[in-house]
Amino acid sequence: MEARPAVDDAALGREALSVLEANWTGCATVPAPGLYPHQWSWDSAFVVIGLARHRPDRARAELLGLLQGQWATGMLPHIVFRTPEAYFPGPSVWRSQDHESAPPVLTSGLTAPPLHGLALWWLYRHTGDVAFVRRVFPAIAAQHAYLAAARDLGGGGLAAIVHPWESGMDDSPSWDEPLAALPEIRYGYRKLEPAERHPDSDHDRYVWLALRYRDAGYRAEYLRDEHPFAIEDPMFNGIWLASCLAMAELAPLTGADGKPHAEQAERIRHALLERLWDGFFYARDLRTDRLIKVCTVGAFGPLLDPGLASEHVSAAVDLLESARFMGATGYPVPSCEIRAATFDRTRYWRGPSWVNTNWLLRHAATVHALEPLGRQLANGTLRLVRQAGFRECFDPFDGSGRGCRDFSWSAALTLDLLA
Ligand code: 2M8
Repeated sequence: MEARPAVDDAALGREALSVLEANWTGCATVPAPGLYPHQWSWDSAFVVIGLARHRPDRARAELLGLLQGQWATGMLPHIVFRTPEAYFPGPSVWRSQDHESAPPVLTSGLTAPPLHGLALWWLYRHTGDVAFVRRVFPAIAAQHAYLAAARDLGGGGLAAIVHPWESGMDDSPSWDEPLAALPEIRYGYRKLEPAERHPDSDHDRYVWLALRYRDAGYRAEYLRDEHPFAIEDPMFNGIWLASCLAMAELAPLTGADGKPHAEQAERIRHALLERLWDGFFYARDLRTDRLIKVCTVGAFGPLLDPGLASEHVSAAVDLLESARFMGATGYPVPSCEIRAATFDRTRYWRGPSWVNTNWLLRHAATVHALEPLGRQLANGTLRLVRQAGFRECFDPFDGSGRGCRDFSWSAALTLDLLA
């Protein structure tokens, strides 16, 4: 395990700010130099949260930059292409410029976890900037309207993801089964990335799914009737619920009615229990209409809801603290339960710990007034970055760093955890 000289809080905060400075392109913060040279949607939301106290000007610019990529349908794309640097799949794969709803800036055609309502609320909480809320609120309301209108593919009140990339947890074991049900594809695409990432065969399927959706004109009807990958994910929907509640609180500042946002949150709350709960929360495969019985960190997304009933909170927290998750690892929170056959402490979303999911669970602990759990999550996460730096992810047992270095959300959320 790599050793770093001991750093105090002030020095760690300065390091975090300088990583974010270096990753700023003038209109967006890239997730990491080299590997991720564009603007990613939920990464930007985490950057907004982390910069809210320290650089509200930059937090505002970050969110506005991302919203330049919003489609006329309200869809907020998972990538806004910001630099001429290569990334696969880049603009030539998505061909957003050929779509009538796409903005002038080039984007992907998929979306990402809708954390932006919560990020706006966070920024408001730390700045009191009502004018900025008024400016951005309609765009986020449109994002939510898009999810409700175009992504409730199961008809039960949840938004479905139509690609593993939309979950933000690309190679999570939750997607193994639905991906295995797709035809075998051999494009032979290779990403320039560490070997610890996706199995190659799945990556070909990722590209195949994206091309099918693109060739169907990114149409909602195609997603509903034909697209072979459609999943209701508890983390994506837990985040959406939290953003709906944030919008309900912000609405009166803009002269809008908060009620529709609160009602949307209520619909998601009911649907999560109705459709994804079976002792714990699981993802539902809409193409088989079955729960995918793999427990990943995604299972804890619904904990972001302050209205989650106490029996469900207790069951989720017991699982989180058990030897299946952080009860057995030295650090919070493995991305997959460690007893699963698919658990792999070295591979990306199949085992390693991530600062963003740790932060989300820490926020959930705060929401439910679970102070000791919140402290454990915050301190464990700070221990990871103190020891290994702002890495993309970490081995949950020994805390060593994995993936790329100088990773923006690891730096940004460290700033928030230090506050
Ligand atoms: C990872 O996803 C991208 C595709 O969007 C990739 O694998 O190249 C994920 O960790 C995702 O959550 C994150 O937003 C993105 C950029 O950090 O990287």
